Amino acid sequence: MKKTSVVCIVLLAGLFHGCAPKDNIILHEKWPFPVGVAVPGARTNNGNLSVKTADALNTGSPQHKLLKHFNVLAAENEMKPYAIMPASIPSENNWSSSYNWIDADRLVSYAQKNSKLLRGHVLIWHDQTPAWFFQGNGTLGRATIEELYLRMENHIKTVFEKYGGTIAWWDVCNEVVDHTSGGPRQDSNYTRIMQDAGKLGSDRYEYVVKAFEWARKYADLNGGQNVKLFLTDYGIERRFPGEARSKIDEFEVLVKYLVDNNAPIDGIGFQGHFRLYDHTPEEIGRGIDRFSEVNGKKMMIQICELDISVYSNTKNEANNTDMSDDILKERLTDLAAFYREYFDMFEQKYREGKLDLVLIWGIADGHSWLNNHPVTDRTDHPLLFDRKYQPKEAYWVLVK
Ligand code: 9MR
Repeated sequence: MKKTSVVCIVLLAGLFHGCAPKDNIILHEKWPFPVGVAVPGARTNNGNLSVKTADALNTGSPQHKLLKHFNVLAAENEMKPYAIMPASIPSENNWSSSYNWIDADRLVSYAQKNSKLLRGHVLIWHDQTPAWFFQGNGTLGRATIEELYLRMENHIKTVFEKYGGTIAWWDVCNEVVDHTSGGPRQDSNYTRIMQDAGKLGSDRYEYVVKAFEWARKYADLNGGQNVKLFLTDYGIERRFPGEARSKIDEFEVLVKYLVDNNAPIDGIGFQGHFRLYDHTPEEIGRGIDRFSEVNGKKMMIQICELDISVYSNTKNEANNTDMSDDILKERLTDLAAFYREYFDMFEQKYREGKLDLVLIWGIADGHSWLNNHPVTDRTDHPLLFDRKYQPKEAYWVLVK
């Protein structure tokens, strides 16, 4: 039967009962790999920890009802360095007691009570990390490489002493590579401090090797021998049209360097922030093939932040803030078809042993980061549930 017919039957069945069809079919049960979701917490966004957002962990909240569809949870913001680190540098022996675990702990205990696995996001990232972490006695008031390494090790140790093996997968380093220059990420203090230290060759990625070594060491010391360690980024799945040297080329240099230097990396996370019509499942599938084995080492691929914007660069909509109802209607149907094609491809890669998890970056459209990116205050519709927390066509095609 055609996909559209199935969707129609489900919708008609709902109308016949005089109500919109309910999302009674559990999404993750329909797929052989775990399907996760990023949970918006009680506090979030851009360093302002006092901002309240829709709290999905609150029983009775409309988002909470949708968590049943996912068997893996990640904190959208609450495990990032800025969310757990103190406002100023802790004294040498005081790291763990100065951290704030309240929000991260809520997610962990919710997951444990509800038999969900956890994905940890993120240990080392240039963004959403307090300023003090990068400040010190080096060039222009930046930390020296020794200061930086001590802090990285302390942070990683602190997190694993706290969570040990409770969190199944960790994003150890995120967004190391630049999206335009074909080198290390230019707006990153990690890059600047490596440059200050004269590490300009392949050793520009030395800190990444160290981060993986510390993550493995402290995971193992704290009962987390089964914790899997990931390197994550966006735009590493395919070559951008017309580009001579792409982000993927530099990303490959990085991964080869990690493998050649025996970094204990288990896999690569493709963030998966896609746009309708701009990325095709075939291209992404080729990207998965490309990185599932690097220099003879097997890498597990995870799609760790999936969402699909309905604004398309191919259709010159990069700066648009809205679309007509007619176009939107058409887009939501196309979005559903895209989601299905992606999931079918993910299933194929899962069966080939190359992919073992897909996680969607948010529960319902109204709370997606894409409503403010790349344009502030635009209405996007990238997820499986709409602004009223109702299932979209994209949900129906994934559970049929
Ligand atoms: O979804 C997150 C949003 O709430 C934060 O404001 C933002 C801050 O940069 O981070 C978003 O999540 C990002 C993730 O941590 C890393 N990959 C890109 C995601 C979207 O920006």
